[in-house]
Formats: sequence, structure tokens, C-alpha cells
Amino acid sequence: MKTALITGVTSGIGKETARALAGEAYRLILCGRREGRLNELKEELGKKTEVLCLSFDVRDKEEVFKKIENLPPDFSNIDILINNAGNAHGLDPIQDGAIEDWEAMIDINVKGLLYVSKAVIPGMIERKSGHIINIGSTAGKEVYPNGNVYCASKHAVDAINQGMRIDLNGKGIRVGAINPGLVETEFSEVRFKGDSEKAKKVYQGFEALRPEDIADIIRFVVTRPYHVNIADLMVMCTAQASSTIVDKQ
Ligand code: NDP
Ligand code: 8X3
Repeated sequence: MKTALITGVTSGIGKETARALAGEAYRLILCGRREGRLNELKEELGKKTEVLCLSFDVRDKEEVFKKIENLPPDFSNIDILINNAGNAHGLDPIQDGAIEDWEAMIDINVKGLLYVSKAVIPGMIERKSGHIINIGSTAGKEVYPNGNVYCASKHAVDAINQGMRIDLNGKGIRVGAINPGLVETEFSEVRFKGDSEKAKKVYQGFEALRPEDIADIIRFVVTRPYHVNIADLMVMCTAQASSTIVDKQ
């Protein structure tokens, strides 16, 4: 039985990915900050597979290393790492952006992803086997108005994904990114700081991707034979052509 560690499973893409991988009988390490939600998901998925909850803030590097380095033996050999935790904070022109928002995005989306990866990669190298999936974004491929720092954080994920693949080449580890366009999750609620009306409007007038769509792709990616590595995949809903071109009715 393979073990998958997924960050950010308390909502959206991460939660559906955990459900999809439970269906494939992967042993799961569920990560996120909201312990109540982690436990609820454990309750649900524990009927299908072995599940461990690991609650930490990806920004807290001591906590990240402490938790991952002290996993119980059954869960300590991580075969699949899904670097999913992340969010946008704010949508403002650069001159009006809040420094705390910029810091949150860089600390979570970039530095947090690096901390978790650094804690997991040595075991993969030792075992000469592993699969890392970095959740990027179309925002890591193009920049849109007011997206400035969020787009920068996802461009960094794009570069880190490429760098990881180059540096881990020959070590038996697959590395690839999934770059979704608009997916209806709690993403915009977080971006607009709990303003649900504003968040809902982002996905109105067209059929956005659902988190299940991304989870289905991740299931496909992780179940390919070892010699197949999906290195960089971009996925948008049919109504979306680019970050700024969306066919809204
Ligand atoms: P959600 O807001 O629904 O989920 C975000 C997840 O990240 C939550 O489980 C949250 O858990 C976790 N998270 C956030 N901050 C931290 C932190 N500091 N420490 C640990 N965990 C954290 O958003 P999505 O599912 O949409 O987003 C998942 C990923 O997909 C993100 O990287 C996002 O950038 C990316 N993405 C999203 C798109 C979209 O349109 N929705 C499109 C392209 C990419 P908790 O709060 O419990 O810690
Ligand atoms: C999320 C997609 O376009 O809202 O990364 O930035 S977008």
C-alpha cells in the first residue's frame, strides 16, 4: 500500500484529492490547520483506508519538520507528496496591496511548499522512489490585473517544480505540476476575506471547474506506470481561454 501526504485537505482541491486517493486505497496523511475538518475527513475516509491527520501551518518550519520527521512507522515512507496548500490573499493593484497579504502568499504558497518538500525529499532519495505533485495555477503561467503577488507566488511554484525535476533527475523521483484555471472552492472566499457574495460572483455565468475535476486528474497522474511522468499539466474549464478571457453568459 502506497502512502500519500496531501497538504490542504480541509477544503477544495485537497479534500477531493484525498477522497479520490482513498478510493485507490492509498494510505493517507491528511494535512491542514483546521483540526475539526481533518478529523471529519478522517472519519469518512478511515472506512476505506488507513488515515493519519497531521495538523500544522506550512509557514511554521519547526512544526513542519517536527511533524513529518516523527511520523509513526506505518506512515513514515511517503511515496506521494501533493503540495496543494495555498491561497490568494487580496486582489488589489500593486500600489494598494497589503503587505500582510503579500507575506501570507509568499510564506504559504512558496516557502511552505519548500519546507514540506525539504522534509519529505530525503526519505524519497534514500528509497530511490517517490512522486511529487506541485499544485501551481494558470496564474503561474500568466499574470492578470491585480494578481501581482499571487501570480508571482505561482510563477515561483512553476520554477520550483522545474528545478525539483532537474535536481531529482536520476534519483527515482517523479516531479510534476498541475496548473488549474478557475476552480470553484473556498479559494475566492479566502481571497476576499470571507465576503461570500463577492466570492460567488467569480464563478457566476459559466461552469467553472470543480475540485473533483482536479482530483480526478491527480488520480490519473499518480496511477500512471513508473516510467510515465506528467511533468506539467494545465487545465481550464471550457468557458475559460486565459486568466482574463472567460465566456460569461
Ligand atoms: P481552498 O481555500 O478551498 O483550500 C486551501 C487549502 O489550503 C485548505 O485546506 C487550507 O487548510 C490549506 N492552507 C491554506 N493556508 C495554509 C497554511 N498556512 N498551512 C497549512 N495549510 C494551509 O482552495 P483550493 O482548494 O482552491 O486551493 C488549493 C490549491 O490550488 C492552492 O495552492 C491554490 O493556489 C491552487 N489553485 C486553486 C485554483 C482555484 O481556482 N480554486 C486554481 C489554481 C490553483 P487550512 O485552512 O485548514 O489550513
Ligand atoms: C487560481 C486561479 O485565476 O483565480 O489560481 O488566479 S485564478
